[in-house]
Amino acid sequence: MELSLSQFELVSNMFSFTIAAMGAAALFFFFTSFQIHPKYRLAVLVSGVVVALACYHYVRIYDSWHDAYALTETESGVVFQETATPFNDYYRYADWILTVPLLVIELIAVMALAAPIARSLSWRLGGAAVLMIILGYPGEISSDNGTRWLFWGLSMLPFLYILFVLLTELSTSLARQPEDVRGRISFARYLIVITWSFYPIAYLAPMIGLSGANAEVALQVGYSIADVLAKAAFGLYIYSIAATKSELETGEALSAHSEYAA
Ligand SMILES: *C/C=C(C)/C=C/C=C(C)/C=C/C1=C(C)CCCC1(C)C
Repeated sequence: MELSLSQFELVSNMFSFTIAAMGAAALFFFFTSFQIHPKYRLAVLVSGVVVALACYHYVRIYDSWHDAYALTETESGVVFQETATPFNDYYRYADWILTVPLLVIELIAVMALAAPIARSLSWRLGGAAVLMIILGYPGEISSDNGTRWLFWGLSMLPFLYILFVLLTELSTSLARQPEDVRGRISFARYLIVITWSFYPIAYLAPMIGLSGANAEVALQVGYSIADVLAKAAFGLYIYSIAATKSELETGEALSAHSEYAA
């Protein structure tokens, strides 16, 4: 495969931007977590861990991209040609297997549900997330479309289970959330549904006949945007819920104190 200068640079710049966005988000979540009420702090700390892991993996992805193509002079001009080192998809899957279960744990942690419910949801949703990524990998590294379809189908089962739990079971718990944040927590679920849906659709690209340089560039740029939205933007959203809940706790503590004084 051959990439034009601008195709190669577009992907390279996108990876670079993602490293910066994830790194900045990690600093923000770690430092601001100290201002969050201890009850909700875990949610913000986990957001920090997710973007820190992604920042590291994007550094490796950036390097792998630069190792996989080399500037070459041809008769038609200067292009980027594939080297003997293939671009490494493993970094993405290594990242997902760690960060995807943590993302569902962020949402559960910020809801601060009763311990048995939180534990059950974390195990089931986190477990399904790990299973989804493991089942996707054999298809990802296969160039046989039959194998890709098989593992796409298998991986879709835990994916649909996650969406089902988020949209049905979690609604019951939603009713018990403070009114000020109920709408935002509900929207956080849709944010997961919307941003996560990008991945199984992008996976289909080679199976529906998309190939070559344009498909590769679209896929890498698409994954980067989806990752920034699903990790950094989602984390900010979780942070805003945690911050509002912290204010509510402080407000309650203050009014309890003034009643006592009176
Ligand atoms: C930060 C990274 C995130 C949120 C990644 C999410 C990835 C998925 C939801 C991937 C799902 C897949 C399927 C449902 C089927 C095909 C294989 C996968 C792994 C791409």
